Amino acid sequence: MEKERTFVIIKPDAVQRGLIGKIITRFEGKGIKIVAMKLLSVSKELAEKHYGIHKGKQFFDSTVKYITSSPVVAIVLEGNNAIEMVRGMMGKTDPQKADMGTIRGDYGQFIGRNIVHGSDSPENAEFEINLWFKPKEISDYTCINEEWLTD
Ligand code: IDP
Ligand code: MG
Repeated sequence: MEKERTFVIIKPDAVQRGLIGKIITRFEGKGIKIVAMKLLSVSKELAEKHYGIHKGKQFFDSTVKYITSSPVVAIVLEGNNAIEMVRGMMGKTDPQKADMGTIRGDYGQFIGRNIVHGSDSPENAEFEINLWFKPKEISDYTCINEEWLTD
């Protein structure tokens, strides 16, 4: 298994609805390590860069408006196969279609307010981590549980 880093956003609706702790608890419980985390208000410029791959799509403007509407929590997570694993824990983009037991399936109601973001590929994870965090904001450290998370 490949040790990977992935980028996660706890989106404005989840922050406003008091779900920060519940979402982070899921990642901790799974044994995924938090290596960077901050609460911030997202500028239009940052939002447009982050969603740059969706420029021109019908949902681009509303998605930029959504992510800039209130503070978010930005997180870098590290773990075995973390990119795919975290996407799996989040469920399908549309909370109506996401399985129960996933973050979006359990806490979301519709696609326009879908609770979380997670990188979808190693290339996008690297791009997003560099866009949102300076290298010195990311901590390289060993957790005491790590020897129990590999064989
Ligand atoms: P993802 O977040 O599951 O990777 P993407 O297709 O990359 O999904 O879309 C990025 C974000 O844009 C979604 O998380 C959601 O917030 C928003 N979005 C995508 N499709 C729609 C749509 O059809 N209506 C409204 N918002 C959408
Ligand atoms: Mg995406």
